[in-house]
Amino acid sequence: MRRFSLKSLISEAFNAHQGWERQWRTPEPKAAYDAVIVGGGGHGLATAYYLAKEHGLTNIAVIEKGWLGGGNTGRNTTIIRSNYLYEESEAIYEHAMKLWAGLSQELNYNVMYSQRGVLMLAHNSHDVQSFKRHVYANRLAGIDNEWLTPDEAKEFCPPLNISPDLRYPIVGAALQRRGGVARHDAVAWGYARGADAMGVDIIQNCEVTGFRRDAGGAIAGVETSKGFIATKRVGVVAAGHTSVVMARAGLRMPLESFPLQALVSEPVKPAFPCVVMSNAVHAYISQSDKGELVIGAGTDQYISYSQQGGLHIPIHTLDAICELFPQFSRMRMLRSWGGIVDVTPDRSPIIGKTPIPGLYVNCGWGTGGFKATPGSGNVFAWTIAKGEPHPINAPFTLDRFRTGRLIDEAAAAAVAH
Ligand code: FAD
Ligand code: PYC
Repeated sequence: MRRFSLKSLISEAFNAHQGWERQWRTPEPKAAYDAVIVGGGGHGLATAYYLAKEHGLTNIAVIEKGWLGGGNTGRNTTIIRSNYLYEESEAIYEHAMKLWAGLSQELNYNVMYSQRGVLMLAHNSHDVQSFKRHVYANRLAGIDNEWLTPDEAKEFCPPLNISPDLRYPIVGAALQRRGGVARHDAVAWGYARGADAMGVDIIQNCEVTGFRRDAGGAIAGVETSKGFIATKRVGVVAAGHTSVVMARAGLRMPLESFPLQALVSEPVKPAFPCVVMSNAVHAYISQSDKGELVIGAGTDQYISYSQQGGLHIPIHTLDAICELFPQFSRMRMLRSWGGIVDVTPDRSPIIGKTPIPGLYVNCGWGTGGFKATPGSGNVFAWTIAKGEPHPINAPFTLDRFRTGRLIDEAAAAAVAH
């Protein structure tokens, strides 16, 4: 695969960019693989990439029922941060943050990672107590997070309205300066290109419809819309449809699936320097490199597999955005969409083995898994390759909903649900 470099970009600029080859192949599935990953989102593709790169497993396939990144990976608002409360979560999100820092170089693909700072607004004394607890916990763990007064928050984000007359006045904010955003589909494409170059088969428009087990009950392969594929190891990374896929293996998952909606404005010149989130008023916002304001909402209240969601949800979010940033009140919205997020009872992911030998699952990232993509793929690949959890994902077992060793990140999830 030809590398992206200053030299190759300049030479292609003089060639009307006609010389670039396809970034990954479109193979037909083989009869058998050493491992199959179900789901071609960022997490599934990253898993395949690290399986090949770090564990030498190249006879593997990623099976995607639609197109790469067409799930939540290509629908999210790309906020990246690691300011979670518990040590288990801090470890996995920090692992991801460290991988984000070198990801464009690692993949030779520009994922446009931008550490512009994530500001989380506090509107009442409960928010203040909760966010300060996160600030202290993060700092103890060596993770940057700081408490700002309303004036300091405005200095960091000049468009912010800190008038005390607001319906939900801003009484302070937590700032993670290393937090930021990246280009979501570039993450999927970069991992796909890297995995393909090492021999991984990426098979799109192919749905996994069932599982075959051997006489001992272990995984023997997957049934797909393109036929049966034999394999002894399957990793399911299907986000909002994980319950549906796992039910085909006879497993009931502790997950609920909700629509989560987002929208973008018409593009404007650079006007917004950072990322701002407010859980209390159900809104978060940043500005993309194209100039669009990228705005997201809280989850719809009802479980559903409809990617449409209720119109009142983004309207409520836009009310909040206009109150927080009055300068945006005459902007027009270009398009809105939804994704189906997979929410666990403790708002933390599930990464590891299942009761079925050979079947692994990585899910439950809910409203907040984009930021974890490199770290999640990295430790899930280890788990599948070695048949045992990486120390970082060891606490995120399916079993915790039986033992009660929960990791309650409801407050750090930062999106109302
Ligand atoms: P997906 O990208 O959804 O990939 C799963 C894939 O599995 C899909 O492509 C699907 O087609 C495929 N699949 C399903 N069933 C089958 C089958 N039977 N056979 C084959 N393939 C199948 N997170 C953040 O960290 N920051 C944010 O700012 C943020 N904002 C969000 C905003 C919105 C509107 C949404 C919807 C989500 C947001 N998230 C955010 C969450 C984040 O998008 C997800 O947690 C993350 O992208 C999940 O990645 P994934 O690869 O696991 O899932
Ligand atoms: O987890 O940071 C997050 C997030 C922001 C928007 C949706 N999820």
